[in-house]
Amino acid sequence: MTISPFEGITLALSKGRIYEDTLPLLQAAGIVPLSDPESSRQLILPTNRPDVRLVIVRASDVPTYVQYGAADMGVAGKDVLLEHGGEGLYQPLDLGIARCRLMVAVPQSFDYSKAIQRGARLRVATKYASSARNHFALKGVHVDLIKLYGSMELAPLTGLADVIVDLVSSGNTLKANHLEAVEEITAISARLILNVAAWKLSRSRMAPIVDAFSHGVASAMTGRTNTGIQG
Ligand code: PRT
Ligand code: MG
Repeated sequence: MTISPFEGITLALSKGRIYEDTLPLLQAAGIVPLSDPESSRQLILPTNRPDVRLVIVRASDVPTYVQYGAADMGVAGKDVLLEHGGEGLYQPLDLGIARCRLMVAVPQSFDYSKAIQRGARLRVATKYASSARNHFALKGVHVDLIKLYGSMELAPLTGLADVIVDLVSSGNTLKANHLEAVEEITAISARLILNVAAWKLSRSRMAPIVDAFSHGVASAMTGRTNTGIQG
């Protein structure tokens, strides 16, 4: 099989909330996907513009595709970018979408501040090892990190860990598992990311898309403000 070169701009996105929240921004840039990643199994989605295509990858793989130039640009959560490290990427724009918070959470019966005061060594289960390590190092708390790939909430319930570091939006998942958030590590939202080399070589073709995203973000923010004033 030969790989046909694509001369246009390739944008990497993950399915689910990032895709849904990015669609209006794409539309603002005059880009409309020709199929829906939720219903089609296609991983390369053509758009109404022959010079723009989307590739659908796992959320945590988006920075990797962009770093190596397999995609020229992409949309990735700050959580994912903190773990990736950001090498080879420009991050020109906070899109303000897919918002949540990276938090430390514990069983409702666990006295976190007491454990910290005593200088206890904590077992921390998380998908966000790098962010968790930095957070506890800054606090001077000794931790054993246990790397997981999902369902972090289960770890304290089964004795795998004392605490978890996970993303929280409504808080319903924590509540359903008798956990509570005790500390915010950082606020999270999705960022537009660009391959550094592609930006240098194809800036004239990429800049209109970046600008349209930027205007889309600005008008979404105005919309929010207006709603606030009217409400
Ligand atoms: O699902 P997959 O393993 O493929 O990857 P992923 O979970 O990284 O992808 P996806 O699509 O679920 O999330 C993509 C991005 O959305 C993340 O990288 C975040 O930047 C952002 N985001 C925003 C969230 C959430 N909100 C969120 N609530 N990502 C995950 N969650 C999960 C959280 O991990 C927890 O399990 O939702 C649960 C908590 O939600 P609440 O509402 O119950 O608090
Ligand atoms: Mg998920």
